[in-house]
Amino acid sequence: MTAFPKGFLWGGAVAAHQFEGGWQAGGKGVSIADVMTAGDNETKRRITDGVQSGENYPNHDAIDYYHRYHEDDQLFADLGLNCFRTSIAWTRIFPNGDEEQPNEAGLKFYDDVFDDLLSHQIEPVITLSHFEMPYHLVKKYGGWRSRKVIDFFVKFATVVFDRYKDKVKYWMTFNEINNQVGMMNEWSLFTNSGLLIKPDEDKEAVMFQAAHYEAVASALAVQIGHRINPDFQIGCMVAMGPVYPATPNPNDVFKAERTMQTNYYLADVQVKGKYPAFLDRYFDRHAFNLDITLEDRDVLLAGKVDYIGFSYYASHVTEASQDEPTDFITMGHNREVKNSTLQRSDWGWEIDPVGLRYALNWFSDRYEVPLFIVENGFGAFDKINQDGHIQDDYRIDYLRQHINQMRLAVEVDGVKLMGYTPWGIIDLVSAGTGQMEKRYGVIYVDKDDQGKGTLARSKKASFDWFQKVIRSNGDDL
Ligand code: BGP
Repeated sequence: MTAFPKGFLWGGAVAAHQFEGGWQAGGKGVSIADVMTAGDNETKRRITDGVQSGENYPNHDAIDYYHRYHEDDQLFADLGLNCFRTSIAWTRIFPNGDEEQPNEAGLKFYDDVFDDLLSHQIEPVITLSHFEMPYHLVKKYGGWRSRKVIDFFVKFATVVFDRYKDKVKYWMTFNEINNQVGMMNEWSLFTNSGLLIKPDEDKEAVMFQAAHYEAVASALAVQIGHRINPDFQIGCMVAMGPVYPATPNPNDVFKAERTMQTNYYLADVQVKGKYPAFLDRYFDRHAFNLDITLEDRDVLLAGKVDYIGFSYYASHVTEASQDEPTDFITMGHNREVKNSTLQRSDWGWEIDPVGLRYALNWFSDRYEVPLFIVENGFGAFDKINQDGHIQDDYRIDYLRQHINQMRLAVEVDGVKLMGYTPWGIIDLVSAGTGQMEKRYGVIYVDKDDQGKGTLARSKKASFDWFQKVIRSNGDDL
């Protein structure tokens, strides 16, 4: 007997901008991902003012799924996937974001892709916005700092819900909407909300405002989606990294709890339809001057999501200090501590399979809605053996241990889990570094950090292993 229910969704996850390429094909406009250069392990990606000649923009060509989807979908079918998570590049549908009419060539592209996936019995799982805002909306409206962008997003969502209502059932509104919360670095604010912060601005106020407009846009989209097709399952998507206290000192324990409340306040807004009490109080105590109307609060309550999609890669540890307020925890106040009990990836990400069970239980207790693990995986350098094969046992180990914890959460803890789509099932451009060599895939793509390679696809050892896992519905790990 297998722990996972019949119809459990076994898939793989990617995002349009990290794998499609074809950045100007079929009338596509420039997105925020298109104006970011590659960085390296230490340096975050550079945000340029538009596309500048001579720069290295890794998302422009990515791994060229745009021209190879037929071949790639066949590989996903061979792997045994019954679902596939990707995003719709907003700029294929509305190249500038504020046009009256959508771009038919862009709509047609996703018709073809979804038809191809469905012909293999692979259900598309679609994120509406995965770090892919049209760059024009940044230049003209300041990204999500403008209430006008709600209308543009809602129009985009309405057009694609309507067009694909018979092809796509599972949707998510914004990828890792909470990345911007508390991190307060340039990259996270730009990728999530298209925000470019001026030196004299209160970053926190700008972030709260932008995140609020996104939450309202998400709630409106949920309502419209359900009207278009009542069978739609529309989720939020948050980045989950449990935060543990460094010691049993109650101050550390409370600090960890407050950091969790901070990091997941947008899940409260999207799942419960309201801001948590501590944050409403925080807004009152600070003169942020936020534009949060009573009508907005009604919209949030009426547009609650059906499920929580989340990414899980690693956990974190925090400690309290005497002089800091136990208030909303922003970057600089998070005091991250190294977890001496865990191993780390080459990029310093803690490997914590039990943290996934913890996360599933935390979400399940707090929100009582179905959960969907829509990203999980091990970014690593892969070595090609002399015979051309990649024996990625480290990736198999990582996935095996995480799936095992996921099994315990379902079987022992009674968590309602819809599915599991490991991140970057096919090697793609890393969001954090813009490079290729941080690989997650069970399918290798011949392309290096310099953009060189044939783009040929090949199966790693993890491909055969994951195929076996899916065939046994998670029994044979
Ligand atoms: C998540 C994003 C993805 C993805 C993944 C891995 O934050 O939703 O887009 O890339 O993390 O991160 P990275 O590519 O930086 O290793």
